[in-house]
Amino acid sequence: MEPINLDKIRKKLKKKLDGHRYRHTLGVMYTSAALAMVYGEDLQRAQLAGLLHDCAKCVPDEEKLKRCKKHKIPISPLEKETPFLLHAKLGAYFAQKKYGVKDPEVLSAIRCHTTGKQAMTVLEQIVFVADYIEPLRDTAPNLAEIRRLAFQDLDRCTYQILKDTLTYLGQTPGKIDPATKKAYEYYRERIKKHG
Ligand code: DGI
Ligand code: FE
Ligand code: FE
Repeated sequence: MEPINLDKIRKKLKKKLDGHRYRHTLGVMYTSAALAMVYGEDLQRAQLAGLLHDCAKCVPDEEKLKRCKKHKIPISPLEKETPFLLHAKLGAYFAQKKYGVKDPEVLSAIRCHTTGKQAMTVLEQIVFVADYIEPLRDTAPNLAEIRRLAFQDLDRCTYQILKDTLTYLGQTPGKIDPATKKAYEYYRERIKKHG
């Protein structure tokens, strides 16, 4: 595999993000690396996915919709109503087209980082979890427990994050992406089976 120039990508990305998002992004990149050490994943790929996961986040919502239409990225009714969700799919598109990422698993980790999905690969799970626990995050409940769990049991941690996300979203009904719901059910069953 070609070496990944994380430094070059980071410099280019910095211009596209506000300061808060950039600092969060670095947190996700390093946390992804730490989780990759625990779970035996490639550190470069984990950092690359963490670095680019929110690369489309600072595109204004109207523009997100426009860009998705232009690039033929399908928009669900929920995404039309809640365009911030599109930053994940549009981010995967940008990662490929603007940052030259070819690795399909890195692209899919970016694509599913907001909702999660059923049967994620370890790399996808790492980015999903790192996004939630990176050091600058401070509003979610149970963060101390979820952070500890992240380094001990990735499936249980993924489940807890999905559960807490659904509880949080439960206060605004009709806004849940089917992917989030399916991911939750999948990890609930998976931890039941594997204890
Ligand atoms: O982009 P970030 O803020 O770093 O993190 P993210 O991409 O994981 O987005 C977090 C938000 O996404 C959080 O407020 C919960 C929300 N979210 C996750 N799943 C769904 C969702 N929002 C809606 N409306 N529907 C979902 O299924
Ligand atoms: Fe995000
Ligand atoms: Fe993020």
